Amino acid sequence: MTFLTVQTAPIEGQKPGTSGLRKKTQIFREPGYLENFVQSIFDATGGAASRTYVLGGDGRFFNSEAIGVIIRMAAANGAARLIVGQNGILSTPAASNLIRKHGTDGGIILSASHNPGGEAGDFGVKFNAANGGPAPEKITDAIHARTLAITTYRIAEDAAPGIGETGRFTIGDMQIDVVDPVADYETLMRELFDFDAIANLFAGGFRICFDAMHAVTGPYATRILESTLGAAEGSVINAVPSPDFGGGHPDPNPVWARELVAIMNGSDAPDFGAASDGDGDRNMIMGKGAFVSPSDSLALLTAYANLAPAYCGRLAGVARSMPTSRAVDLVAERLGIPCYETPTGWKFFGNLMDAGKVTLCGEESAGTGSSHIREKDGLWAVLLWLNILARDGRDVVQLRADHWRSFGRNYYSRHDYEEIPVDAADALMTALRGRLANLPGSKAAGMEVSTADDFAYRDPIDQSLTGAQGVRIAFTDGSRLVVRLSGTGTQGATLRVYLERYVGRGGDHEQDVQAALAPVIAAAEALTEITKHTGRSSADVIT
Ligand code: G16
Repeated sequence: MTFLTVQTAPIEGQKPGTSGLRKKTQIFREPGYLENFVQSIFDATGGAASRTYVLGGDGRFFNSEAIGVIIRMAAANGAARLIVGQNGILSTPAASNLIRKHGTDGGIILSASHNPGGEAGDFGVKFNAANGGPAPEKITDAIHARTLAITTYRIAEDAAPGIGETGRFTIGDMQIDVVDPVADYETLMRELFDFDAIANLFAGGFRICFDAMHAVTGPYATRILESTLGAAEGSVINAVPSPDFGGGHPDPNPVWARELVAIMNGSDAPDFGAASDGDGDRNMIMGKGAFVSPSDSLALLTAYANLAPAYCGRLAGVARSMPTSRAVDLVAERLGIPCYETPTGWKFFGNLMDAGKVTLCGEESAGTGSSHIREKDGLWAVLLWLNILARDGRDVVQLRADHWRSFGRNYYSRHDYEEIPVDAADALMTALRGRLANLPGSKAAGMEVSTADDFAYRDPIDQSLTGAQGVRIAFTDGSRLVVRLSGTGTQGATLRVYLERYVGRGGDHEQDVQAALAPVIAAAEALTEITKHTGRSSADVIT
């Protein structure tokens, strides 16, 4: 076995964003690009010598080649052992579970999540720490700093061994365990949920449609929902992962999961609909003819989690990202448990979960999860919903209506303006930030501003401070507007405008969402001047 030390030079732009480094696939395929970043991960975390890592990805185009390169680099850097998903496949939650279960030093996950894949699509590399969660900012900052100083990377000259079969292999002195991607994950799900109750539900004729969107969750959902729990064959659609996700956009929301939406709005709709994203950490929930917003889903799961064995009497607290609606806050208040507000990015939940302060957490961007791992988990959310429905007896629509009746409804929507010039997006944010101090007491499109700030987060565990996490503007009627730039896009800037309006108990909870939010939408345009800055008169994606 020959190990090479290859001369290289820093490559600009290798700064991890909200969730790892995401770029166009063709950029990742440029000579040295992947190698520089992976070597920087090893160097910035104390070197790979004698270490054990989990390695896998969502199967998108370039997944196999990248896995081969990383295996050769880990061997050349002296790693002791890799745990690799068969054929290089691991969903993000399954990878997080393996890191924790085997006590590894971390893991490298290849995915650009919900971003499209393929030769012209996106690719991504994420480093997860030993707790199974996305590396915190101090580590991603160190990795970035290393990419700017790197001069060499190390790699084995020989090709990596095949990983199409499970089993144990060696390359040099490094051991490689190729594992079934689903088995350990299924074991964990069995420990959390009442599988008998869910199986009885299906045995009684309950029908589900799970749209895997041609992405990594297909094999997981097929095995667990159909083979183990007895959902009818064919309940999982688009179940075979493809390198370009069937040419689609594996983002589980009403815009991109159109096939599921059509099925759930059809005359013969199943009882329950769900979808998951490219790497299996996001989820979308539907009842017959009804979309459950991610923010509402988090609130409902919190309210009924006691019906699942793992969570009964065990909710220490909950957390949501700042732009997520405040529906869960109301549930936490009634349950008498704390509710934490964190910046966007799953990495910010890790410290709270490690410290035992938070059991459930979620985000408006279709992520929900718990302290069973340190990533959000799409199929977990589906199974918790099924567990609740099986034990409660009501259907999704009834459960949600009763919830709104009891807590009031937080009408919520996100408007995304994609691929806008970075300069225009920065100018908009700078202008908005410049006005914040003068906004309280003023009116925008008839709405009076009560408070306005740029969200900064002091981590309650390690006291680290993260600033400039998005502008929050609250109105005197309880509505709220949040404006921030996405940290996961790969082309230009994506402006996200989050709109929320609370209608309390006894109010009309069955309005059209955009109509209910119309006053906040008008105030958003008045305050941000999106059209003036970007030339856009409407959002590209409304969810
Ligand atoms: C990632 C992060 C999430 C975040 C989402 C959107 O999700 O893990 O915490 O909410 O991106 O981030 P942004 O608004 O900055 O684009 P995923 O599923 O893409 O890994």
